[in-house]
Amino acid sequence: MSLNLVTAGESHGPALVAILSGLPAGLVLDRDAINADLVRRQQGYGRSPRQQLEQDTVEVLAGLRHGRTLGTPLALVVRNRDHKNWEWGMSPWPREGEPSGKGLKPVTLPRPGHADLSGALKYELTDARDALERASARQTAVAVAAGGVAKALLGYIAIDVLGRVVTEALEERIDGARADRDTVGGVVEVRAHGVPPGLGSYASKEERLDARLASALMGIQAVKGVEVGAGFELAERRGSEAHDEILADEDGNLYRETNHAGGIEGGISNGEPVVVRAAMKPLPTLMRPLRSVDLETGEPGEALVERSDVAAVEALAVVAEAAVAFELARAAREKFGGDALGDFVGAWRAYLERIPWRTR
Ligand code: EPS
Repeated sequence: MSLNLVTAGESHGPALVAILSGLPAGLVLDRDAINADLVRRQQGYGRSPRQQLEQDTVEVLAGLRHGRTLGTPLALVVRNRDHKNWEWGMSPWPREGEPSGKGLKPVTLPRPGHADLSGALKYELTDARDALERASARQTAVAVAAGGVAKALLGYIAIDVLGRVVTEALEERIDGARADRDTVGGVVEVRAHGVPPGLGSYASKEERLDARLASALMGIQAVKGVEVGAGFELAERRGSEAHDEILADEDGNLYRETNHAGGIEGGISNGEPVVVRAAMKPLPTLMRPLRSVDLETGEPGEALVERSDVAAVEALAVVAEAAVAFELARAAREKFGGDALGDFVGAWRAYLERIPWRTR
């Protein structure tokens, strides 16, 4: 049994949608807890005025009855309030009676660093808005809602996941960039406590927990680097300083005093906290635009300027937390299975009783 997530939705379209399959029946979902994560994602220093328009809340269209999952696909929706300002330009169907030429001007001056050019070339677009709308990080709103569901499931097996910014002097950097009409990125860290040994596998590269977490983090908009545990720093150390010695307590349970591996060895969780970091590039929409080329005329020009964030690093901490929670929940579903929540939790408990490891 594995957990799957599909999302859809454009930044200024009517809504963002997610379908999660592979959840056990009987999981209690707390709407307020999920909405609290949506609020956390919207906050943070340096966000765009868009965040004052949006008041993200989750709606459930299927898979939940009286607050408990049915074991069937769970359908989540987060509406875009800003859509009402883009209704004509983002309408899914041509609207009868609208005068031609009304609506949004095509985007033909791609922003370096955004998906405008690569998307336009790939999909042979004449209006880069057809690329940027889906590529936008707005999509992360519904991913955070899905992560909230994953966190609820992980809560039943005592796993706690938390993301935070580790970049120093972020507010000062944002103030400086705003004054210069520029943007900044930063680094976030996600730590998961209570992860039991045995999630993920070295059997194939697709099953490795570290590879899956790296893919999930790299799949977030604007992430350009990922590390697990001491990550890149390990390349500078000797083996004797890089690896985490194995110790046993008085009951014979195994533990480590260090965690350079970030809780993963051989692509499998080892029972120590899972620690991952993601580096976010500076956002590509610049109020003092970089050079670009007009895709329609071939003439040099300046890249598109439109409302955007100066930074979204604090949002990334919440989005990365959701991504890690989802991957851990997926790996836990594979390991412990079960149609009903009780089967899943029972399998986890029985496994922990068999192995020489206790959560500390
Ligand atoms: C984004 C551009 C901005 C951000 C958006 C991501 O959108 P807008 O142009 O509508 O202000 O605000 O992020 C969100 C809307 C959000 O909720 O996180 C982009 O190009 O990725």
